[in-house]
Amino acid sequence: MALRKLVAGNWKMHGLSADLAEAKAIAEQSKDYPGVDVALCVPSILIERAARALPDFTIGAQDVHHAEKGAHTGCISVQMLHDAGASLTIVGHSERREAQRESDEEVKSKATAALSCGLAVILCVGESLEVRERGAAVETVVGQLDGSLPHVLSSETELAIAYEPIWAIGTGKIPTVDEIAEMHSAIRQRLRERFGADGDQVRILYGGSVKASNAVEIFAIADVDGALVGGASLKATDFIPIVAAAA
Ligand code: G2H
Repeated sequence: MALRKLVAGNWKMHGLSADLAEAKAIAEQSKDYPGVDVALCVPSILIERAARALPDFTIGAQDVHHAEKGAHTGCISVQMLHDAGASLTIVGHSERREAQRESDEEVKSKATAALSCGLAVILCVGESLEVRERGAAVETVVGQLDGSLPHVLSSETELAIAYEPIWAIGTGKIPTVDEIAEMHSAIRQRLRERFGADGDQVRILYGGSVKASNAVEIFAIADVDGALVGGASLKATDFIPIVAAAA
């Protein structure tokens, strides 16, 4: 049975107070699509204001530290995110895996900490262009999953996977329908192997240059249960047509 779709925006390092007007517009216009789950992962400094302004809308973070508290200058814990009003977090985005050299093990710790404290998780995986070109994309992504999936699913909250080929992020290039289908099917298979029938309930999102003009085609692919959207999530006029395509 098809899962309800999740369309999550990832604002990355974009957004000042004034941009909360766009978040409000997105939250308001999303109500026209009650069959789709919609969320915005905003910069951490905006989470509290966004959550206060939009109490019925899902506000997420873009990263979290695995520890409950301690000497981790500049880091933010799961409890802090909860306290600020976030109900989900992205972990393992390729921009962090690359720039902050986050390992699979670290991503697993973050996902485990978040899920165990009731914060939903979007766990990102994806291959580089070099890996894709040498034909190792599926084994690389499945290997990332093996290294970064938590040991158990939470009964309290949700884990979703975002497949984001690095070469498609912010470039306007996307994989072919067959390439997306092959990867999502491989991810689904691994989720079943790891979690049994519960693996069928884990949503698999596609991310990387999703926009209104390609969303219908992407959402029609088997095992694509939504999208993680970067650039096209900053403005309601770009984002809402993607939500509509998922409806
Ligand atoms: C991939 C995606 C959002 P964009 O990073 O996570 O960004 O849609 O801009 O390619």
